Amino acid sequence: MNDQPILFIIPGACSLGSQITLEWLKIPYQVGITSPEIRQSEQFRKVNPAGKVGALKDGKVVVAENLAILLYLADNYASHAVCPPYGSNDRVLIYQWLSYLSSTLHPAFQHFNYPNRFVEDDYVDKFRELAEARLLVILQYIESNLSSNGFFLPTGPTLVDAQAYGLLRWCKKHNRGENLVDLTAYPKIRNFFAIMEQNPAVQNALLIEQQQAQALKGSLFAGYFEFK
Ligand SMILES: N[C@@H](CCC(=O)N[C@@H](CS)C(=O)NCC(=O)O)C(=O)O
Repeated sequence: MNDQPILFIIPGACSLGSQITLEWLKIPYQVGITSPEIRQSEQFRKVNPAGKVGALKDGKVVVAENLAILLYLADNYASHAVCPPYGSNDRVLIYQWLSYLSSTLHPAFQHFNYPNRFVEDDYVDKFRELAEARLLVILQYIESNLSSNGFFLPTGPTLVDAQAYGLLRWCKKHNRGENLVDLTAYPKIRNFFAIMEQNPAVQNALLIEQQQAQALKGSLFAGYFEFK
């Protein structure tokens, strides 16, 4: 492995937020696309013993958990444009929202999308119904708290928006192509999608996920990491 940060991902997964952030930071980085076999390998378990993405290797530093990766990037690379400075009130909002996304929104999607991981077959339909109701409450909370500029923070786009986009996109199309959420009642979330999808960093991150790196514009993406 060389010295460029390597972000390990699954296309369609929660790792997209860190990838958008790397794009915003304008630093060269590689992406390692992981399969189930790779995530179980000894090589990958040294990066994340839990066998999950996101996971980051940056020189000798390895970081797992999306929240930790985002804060690591903020501490080590971020211009204040994507993360307000330590000690500011807005930095506190970053902590709050990242925590909310990791501890509340992400698990709510897991319950909704994968009910059979949590309950036996007989209970799946009821569990899923309850999970959907809970997810809608969470979406309403986000809808009510998006700033008037369309982003999470009143100062403009930050790594919270990057992570939120990577998760909220599961409302539109889950990577298994099912379990869509009707967003008619959430105009601010729909607007959030629109402004994020116009952003070149988001477009680049999505292209890299889909292995269409030849179409990138203004990215310092340094190539796909090859597992050996
Ligand atoms: N708490 C972890 C959750 C990570 C997680 O659940 N990642 C999923 C993708 S969204 C994953 O790696 N799934 C693949 C697997 O379980 O094999 C975090 O926030 O980073």
